[in-house]
Amino acid sequence: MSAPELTVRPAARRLWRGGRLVTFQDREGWGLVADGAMVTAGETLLWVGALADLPEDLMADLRHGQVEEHDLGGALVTPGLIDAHTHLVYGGERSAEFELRLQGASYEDIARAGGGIRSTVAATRAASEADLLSAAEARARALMAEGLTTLEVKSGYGLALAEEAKCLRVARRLSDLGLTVRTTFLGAHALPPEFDGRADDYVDAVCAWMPQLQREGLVDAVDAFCERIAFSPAQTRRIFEAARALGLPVKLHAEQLSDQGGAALAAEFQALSCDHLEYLSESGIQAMARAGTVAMLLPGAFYFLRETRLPPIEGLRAAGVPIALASDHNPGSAPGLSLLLMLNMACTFFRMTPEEALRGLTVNAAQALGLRDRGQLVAGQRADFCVWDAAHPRELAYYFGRNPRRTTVIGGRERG
Ligand code: DI6
Ligand code: FE
Repeated sequence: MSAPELTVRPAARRLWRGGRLVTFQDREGWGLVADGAMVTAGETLLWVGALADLPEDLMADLRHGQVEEHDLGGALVTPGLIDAHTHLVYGGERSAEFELRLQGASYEDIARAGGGIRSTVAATRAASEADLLSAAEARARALMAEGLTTLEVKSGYGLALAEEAKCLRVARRLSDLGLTVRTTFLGAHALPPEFDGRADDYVDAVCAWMPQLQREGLVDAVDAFCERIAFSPAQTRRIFEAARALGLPVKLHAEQLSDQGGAALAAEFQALSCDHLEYLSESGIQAMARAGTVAMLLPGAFYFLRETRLPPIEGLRAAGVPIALASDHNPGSAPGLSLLLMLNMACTFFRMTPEEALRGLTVNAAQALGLRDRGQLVAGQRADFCVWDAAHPRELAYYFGRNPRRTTVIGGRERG
């Protein structure tokens, strides 16, 4: 008897021609390719460049009909958008709190009075896994409508082992939509009511839950909220030590409402990113630069909390700290679901350039998740890209309330 025949089927190849590509292939500049073409093989970009430079072997395969062709019709193509900081899984909403803030109450006043994150914790605990999933799916779809291809989701509204696990499972299920999902355990988001007055005991509990959540495959990274109304630097350090013992990367909600020295602490643990950063100090910037930590700016929260203190953009630029952007979608400080609006806000509020802003949702956002296989249009990366009705990429940051997306391709497949 002969051995069973091994059929190694090569991944289907596709040529995407007639695009104007924003590759971000170099450290600076858009990396524009005017009459651009991309060849994908399965989920991967096999070749990217000007159509005129397409290698002869690929041309030959094309002539022999071995490569499927797609005409992009002169549209703009960017790497797929990456939302690397969201709190997408939660129950309820907080519009009543929005009204209170409009009447003069501050975000911190409301949190201290037992509202804020705690009210969402109550609504999240009361919600079934199925209800949380359908609400989170609707939010993820809204982000996908504007070109989302990779999504980070934090827990932090369960604040008990079973409840955090429930939320992280829901987050994982969002990958059924075709996205890549990264989950972050944010047990140290707020003190749950059953631990009132016992913050250190709660931190012990969070550290103790971590190994089990990791074993269940629910944790890609660990985050904490280091703030006057949340956890101290000393408590944050204990969370980070527990994460490090498990080999989990960390990130931090740092310097959002006050300077706690959180960024320097996170940098000590080689944090992937420090997020918010309105109150970041020069020494915090230097510590982040040394550690290679990404500065994750969140213009939606800045806007919605009517923050007036700007993150130190000039200092971050001068120190060469990569800047990323994200929606920070959450029911308290950033209920928006538009990444394109984040581009516009980063430019208008933070005076970032449109190029810096789009890098912030692509190449630098990938770095903030520790993902090296996406964020640029270069050979070897994942075939995650967006096709837009725009003549120049700066238009993506210029318009707001207008969605020029034509199609999204995730892992080489068109996804709406
Ligand atoms: N900072 C924020 O802006 C969000 N979480 C955090 O640590 C707000 C979360 C909420 O208010 O529900
Ligand atoms: Fe956040």
